[in-house]
Amino acid sequence: MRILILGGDGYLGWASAMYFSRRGHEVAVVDNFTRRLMHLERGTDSLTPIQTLPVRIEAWREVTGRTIEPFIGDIQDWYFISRVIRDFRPDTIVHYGEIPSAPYSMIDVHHAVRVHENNVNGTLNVLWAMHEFAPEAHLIKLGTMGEYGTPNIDIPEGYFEIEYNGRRDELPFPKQAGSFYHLTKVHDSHNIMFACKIWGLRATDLNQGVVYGIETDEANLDDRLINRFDYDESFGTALNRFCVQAVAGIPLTLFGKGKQTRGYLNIRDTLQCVELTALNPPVPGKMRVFNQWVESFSVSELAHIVQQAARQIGIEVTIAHYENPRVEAEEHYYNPAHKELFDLGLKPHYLSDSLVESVIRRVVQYKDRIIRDSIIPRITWQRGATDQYMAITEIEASETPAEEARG
Ligand code: NAD
Ligand code: USQ
Repeated sequence: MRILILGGDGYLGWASAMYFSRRGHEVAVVDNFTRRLMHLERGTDSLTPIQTLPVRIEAWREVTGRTIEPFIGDIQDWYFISRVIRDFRPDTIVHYGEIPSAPYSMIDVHHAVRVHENNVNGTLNVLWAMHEFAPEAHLIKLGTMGEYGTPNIDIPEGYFEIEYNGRRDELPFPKQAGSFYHLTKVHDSHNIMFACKIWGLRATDLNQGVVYGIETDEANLDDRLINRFDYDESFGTALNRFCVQAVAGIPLTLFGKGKQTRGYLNIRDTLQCVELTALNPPVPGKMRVFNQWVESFSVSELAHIVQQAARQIGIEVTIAHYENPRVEAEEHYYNPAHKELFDLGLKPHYLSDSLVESVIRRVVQYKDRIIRDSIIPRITWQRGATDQYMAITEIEASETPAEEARG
């Protein structure tokens, strides 16, 4: 298969490029290094020392004898992306090439607009380019479970049957996203659905939960292939942040009550899911939706899992409750379906089996690179980025003074 990976220098994109290349597919990647530039802007960095894309590609060639073709440019640039799609002639386009951070999109109007332009306009370009130059290709688009929000009823995979005033229909499930970033994914989903309907395109929207994990079989082949691992306020997910905070001796930053529940999956399962999706394309004309997650946890459960895992290697961890910088339901029902990818053959990995060996030990390995100032939250949903750290409202079980959390 000819596979074009948009966002191929990113966390999931680079891992996917190696994964598909190793399995004999023709792989090309598109990236404009937006993610690396956003780290420069925020004064933050990946904990792991990632190499530049040319070094990664050369290392991959040396280690495996396989090539990954790079196209450097902006997906928002119609002339660039339409030429790449026309010339590479992909069977499958895996679209990771967006800005993935909720807090970054809430910093101020400029960041909200930038994330919208980048994500929504980029995906529109991809849809038009497919229509004009690759109408048979299959678009695998990374959406997010956060598109659905936290309704007080079960969440289906994309569509649900509803009866209203005596008539029945199958409709897209309502979306109630929790940040301007998550909203870009909602807008993308609507645009993809419409493009499938009017042009007969073939697309799968993967509503993915929170991904964790540093290691994949391919990245483990050589140090130069290592993947990024972010833990800062903008780009680090709660789980990544808790692992770094544990190693750095900073009380874990649990927002509010900590009952916010989300779906999680190991990066190895993202790779499996995307492969299963690529090998089983949908019929043209209707956007297919899969919910892509394995286990669900509340953030409080995550904090306690990290606390216990760290204890196994002799690290004592304190958990702190912070004033919640986000506007979100802190206690809610959460029961999203996730059957389709399991039916296609997903063999899941579980957090408890991999946290110490493949995450926390790696964090310990690179602990000298931790930038402490990037950890305590300052971006709020109400006031955007501020100079003030969020306040600790409660320490769960430790004598660690609040001042230590503030660096
Ligand atoms: P990432 O930031 O590491 O990767 C995205 C890549 O796309 C980056 O390398 C970036 O430079 C590139 N990019 C962004 N805009 C671009 C543009 N206009 N032109 C060219 N390249 C561009 O993010 P990730 O964690 O790998 O996430 C990939 C996708 O999966 C995102 O769409 C994200 O929203 C989605 N997702 C991620 C997670 C997760 O936990 N990582 C969970 C659910 C959904
Ligand atoms: N949280 C804390 N402490 C922290 C950071 C976050 O308690 O230090 C809480 C947040 O308030 C939230 C929950 O943890 O309730 C999840 O936040 P997160 O930052 O781990 O994840 P989120 O913002 O939802 O975004 C991440 C990825 C995004 C992806 C999304 C999948 O960054 O790209 O789309 O997970 S999902 O959550 O299913 O929408």
